[in-house]
Amino acid sequence: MTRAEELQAVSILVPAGFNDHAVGRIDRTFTRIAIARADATLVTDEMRRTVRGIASYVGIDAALMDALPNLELIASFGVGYDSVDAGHAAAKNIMVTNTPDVLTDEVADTAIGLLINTIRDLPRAETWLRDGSWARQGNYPLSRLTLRGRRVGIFGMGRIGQAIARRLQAFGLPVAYHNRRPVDGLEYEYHQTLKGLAEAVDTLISVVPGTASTEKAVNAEILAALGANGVFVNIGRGSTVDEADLAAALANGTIAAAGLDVFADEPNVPKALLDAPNTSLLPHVGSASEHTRRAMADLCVDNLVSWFTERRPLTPVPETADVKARG
Ligand code: A2R
Repeated sequence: MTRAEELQAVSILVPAGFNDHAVGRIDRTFTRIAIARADATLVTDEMRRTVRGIASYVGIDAALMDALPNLELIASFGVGYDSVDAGHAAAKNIMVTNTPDVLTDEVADTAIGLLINTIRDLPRAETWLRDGSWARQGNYPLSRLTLRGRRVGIFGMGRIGQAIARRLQAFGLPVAYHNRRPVDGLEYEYHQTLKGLAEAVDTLISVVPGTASTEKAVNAEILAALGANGVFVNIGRGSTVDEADLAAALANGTIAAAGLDVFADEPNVPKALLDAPNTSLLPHVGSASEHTRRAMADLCVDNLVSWFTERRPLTPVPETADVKARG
């Protein structure tokens, strides 16, 4: 068999609604098996026998892994892989890969756009123009908030956090951050606790992964520390915020405004956040350009190709770094 024929014989399970470019490449390289949802109860005997890889946007749980005894690799689409049970995968010697780096600049750009939308109220100003209010009633009211003079704290100074920080430096704004450890060689002010960071800044951008240790980390106490001129932006994961605490802080003036691209239970957005006059909300579009999604699709499929030809992943997640190829 040629290498191309060998790859063609490998079955890849693809839960519905996957990226078109990735689907095209998988179809040209492997045998794709479509499944309506990533759900163990939908696994057929044929899937059980043949599936060696999964390519997915959506979460993959332990039950689905257990239902596929020949599964070697889960190629997850996106940098955040909180919906894939990577600990279980590692225990079962299943490799998990994600798509870091190729989306970093796009997400950082979106974060800056969301920050400015939130502070300068630009989406509502555009509505004012489009609905005829400008012509009928005159100029849009001056924005209550400004980016000028702000101090920005980044919760999660990783790849995307650093790309956001570089952009903010160009805006002339001081940047500080909180991670579990300081980043070597980085000169921004480091805070050992999230609360310490929130106390030191008036603008907090969250870009940490969704994990047990970040769950609802941004809560009433952190928002109170940010203060009445405070602006909170979340471009990481909705699970890192206590949304009830955030809605209350926005309603009672504990903070001034929030810009959110991610939510705890997407696509459901709490009514209190939708109705709040001081929120700017986006439907999880951080990396969602054709350009960047294509690059993510390529990295996702390149991981499959590398694994099934060279027996090594390109971008393994840390939990499965020690997983070895079978055979
Ligand atoms: O804590 P560290 O030193 O491992 O730093 C990481 C930080 N981080 C945390 N900081 C404070 N408390 C935690 N419990 C905690 N857990 C993680 O978040 C690191 O600096 C940063 C994550 O950076 P990267 O792994 O480079 O991820 P990247 O590409 O910047 O994406 C961040 C997240 C994704 O996981 C998606 O959820 C979202 O942005 O798109």
